[in-house]
Amino acid sequence: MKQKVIYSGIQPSGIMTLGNYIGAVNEWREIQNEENNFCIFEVADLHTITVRQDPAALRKNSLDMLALLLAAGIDFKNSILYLQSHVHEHSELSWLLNCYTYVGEMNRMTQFKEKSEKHADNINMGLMDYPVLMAADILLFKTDVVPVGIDQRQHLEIARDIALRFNNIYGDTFTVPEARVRKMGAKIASLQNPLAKMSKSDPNPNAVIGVLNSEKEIISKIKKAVTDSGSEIIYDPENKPGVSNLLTILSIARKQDMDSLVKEFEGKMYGHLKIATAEAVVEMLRPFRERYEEFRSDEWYLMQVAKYGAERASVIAEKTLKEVKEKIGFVL
Ligand code: AQP
Repeated sequence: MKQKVIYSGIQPSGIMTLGNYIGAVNEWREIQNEENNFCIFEVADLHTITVRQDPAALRKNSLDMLALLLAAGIDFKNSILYLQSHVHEHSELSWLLNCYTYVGEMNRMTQFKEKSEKHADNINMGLMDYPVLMAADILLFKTDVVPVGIDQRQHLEIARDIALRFNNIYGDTFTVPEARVRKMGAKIASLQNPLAKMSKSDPNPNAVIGVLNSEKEIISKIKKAVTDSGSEIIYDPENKPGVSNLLTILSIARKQDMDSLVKEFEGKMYGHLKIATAEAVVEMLRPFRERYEEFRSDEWYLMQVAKYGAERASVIAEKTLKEVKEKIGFVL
């Protein structure tokens, strides 16, 4: 049976949040262990500069993210793990795909609209072009499946449209990728606004749990989480988004199904749920944090991992890019 290519990425734009961990990275580890999958994971540093970055911080955050992914159990030998900027074919394919993407399509992207509002002083072309670079990431590896959180669904649709458009003009070239959105945890909400996603760039530190936050910080933030009116603990994301967010986090951290969890909290108060959630998150992250310190302390090792990943990614990327250029009609 043909191996399935799985591709996903994360930006080194700051800390890794509990949302990133639950919605993406934790699942990557599981997918990587499923039979017949070949996984490729990128630290998406080219995407990161769509918002202005301090050079020293970008370098540090990129290595931090690499160490975080290793600590989370990403297997850099069986899967491919690399820094996006080390594989130049991403930028090159992105330019080519730009010529098969319409400005109107990019204008409609929710993330572009949101980020344009948030960074009104720097609405650069890269911000608008973000989905095309993401399409290039995915299509370069002839990806079958892309695990994403709900926030990235629209971008994946565009990647599919671009692939289909190119294939229609030039014949079968790209694999048309499918999204894989997890049933539970695809949108971990902000602890201070349960209607918004938990975001790296949220200015309110109480809204976001960083995976490297101390146990004390995690407990304090979850205790301060905004809950809903009433006192019943039920899973109802529409009417009780705050409580449902905590239940989701608890269910994933404890690997316990939602029905038995809700039963366990029958007749109990929100405070009980908060304490249980905080304890479960602390437990889930403790071994991860310890492993992180080990990986992060050896920068030479991290650079070897990045180099090894980029070399293997480049072999595939180069082949696809050559095929695309040939089809377009460039003299090779
Ligand atoms: N809150 C979330 N719940 C579930 N999944 C999430 N993801 C992000 N936030 C949540 C998923 O994590 C992966 C990596 O995403 P990213 O690097 O684009 O990170 P981000 O935190 O979403 O970065 P942003 O959007 O640049 O940060 P903000 O919003 O702070 O400006 C993706 O699979 C994503 O779906």
